[in-house]
Amino acid sequence: MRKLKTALFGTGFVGRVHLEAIRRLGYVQLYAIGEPQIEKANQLADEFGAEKAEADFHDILKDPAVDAVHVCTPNALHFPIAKEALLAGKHVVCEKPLATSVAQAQELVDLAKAKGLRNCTSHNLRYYPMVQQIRRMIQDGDLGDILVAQGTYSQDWLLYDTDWNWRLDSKLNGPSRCLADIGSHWCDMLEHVTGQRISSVCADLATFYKTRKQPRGPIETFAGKTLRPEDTIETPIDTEDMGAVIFRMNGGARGAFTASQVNAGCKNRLSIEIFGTKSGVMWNQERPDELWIGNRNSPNQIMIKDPSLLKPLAKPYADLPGGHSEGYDDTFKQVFRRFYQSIADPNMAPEYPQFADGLRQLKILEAELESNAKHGWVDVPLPV
Ligand code: SOE
Repeated sequence: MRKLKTALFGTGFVGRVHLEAIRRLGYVQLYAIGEPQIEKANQLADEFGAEKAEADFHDILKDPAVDAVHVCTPNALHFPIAKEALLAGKHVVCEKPLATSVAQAQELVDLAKAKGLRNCTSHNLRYYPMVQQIRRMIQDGDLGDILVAQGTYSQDWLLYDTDWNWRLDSKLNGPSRCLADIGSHWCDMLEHVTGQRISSVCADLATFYKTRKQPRGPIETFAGKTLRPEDTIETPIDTEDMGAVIFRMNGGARGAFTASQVNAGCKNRLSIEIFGTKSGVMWNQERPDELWIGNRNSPNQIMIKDPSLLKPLAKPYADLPGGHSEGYDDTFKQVFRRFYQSIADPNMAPEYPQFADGLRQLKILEAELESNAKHGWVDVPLPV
């Protein structure tokens, strides 16, 4: 099989996660890195064996050798770079949120379709083996009819007003922070596992810190703990530290979730709990190989990831035997493996989240923002 050549734009926290996942795919060659800080691009190209590094992404898109690109820049650059990449005929993986508005995301969906190019939005968290197990349990009717869904995506890396990251600058981030950055993962997972769609939302957003101490230099995601007061500037904040959302689903389920980056002690706690007429399940990203199964008339169970015990359709998402943990990095590998296989085989169905899924999350997000602004319920347009 011909090695597919790929390029990566944006070298922050998640850019590096993409680089490492790409390196794990045997038939994909990391070819180029695009990053305005050229020293960083050169250093990563050296470390990961990329053939070239460019400060200007246009120089990489012009190169006919490039088959696909990964867009891992701050959110506001997702749309312009993904659009140019599609226009240049490249297949695109784009980090979430796909864009900063529904209109932009719709344009990307339409363009990818018109160009016949593979497109992926990085809602990677679906691909933990135990999340796939929940999906197949629900499809097989093990939970019965879904009544209640609840949970949270809670982090603490922005708890102090001295914590800073580009996401706190809405010009780079877009109009929503927590709900766009992590709430979108929760809603994507919920819709993926239940097969139901969120049909209306009632949201309440809170910005606890009206100003924060912005460092005079750049700070990496999850990495701002060592700054001194004299290194910072007091800066107004216009995006939410936390969002709480009540929702209804088109299959009849009701529920609620929170997304927060100020919950002390929660590092990366996506927790999802789904209860049906027969049984319930609870899963927590901080203990990814465990699935709690709740029964009414028999003892509850903790199921530990073991491919030989998973539902047949969940099994292909677990590469290692029981007792060998699979985590955050592995979810990217699962997505990218299927994305590149679908480039190599044009007949393959896309078994990964596409731009349409990124668009779906922006529709939910815009409904949440409208609901918060008007203090009331807002319907979410359902996919046609
Ligand atoms: C920061 O909140 C972040 O890196 C998100 O951007 C990711 O999507 C999430 O999976 C982990 O946290």
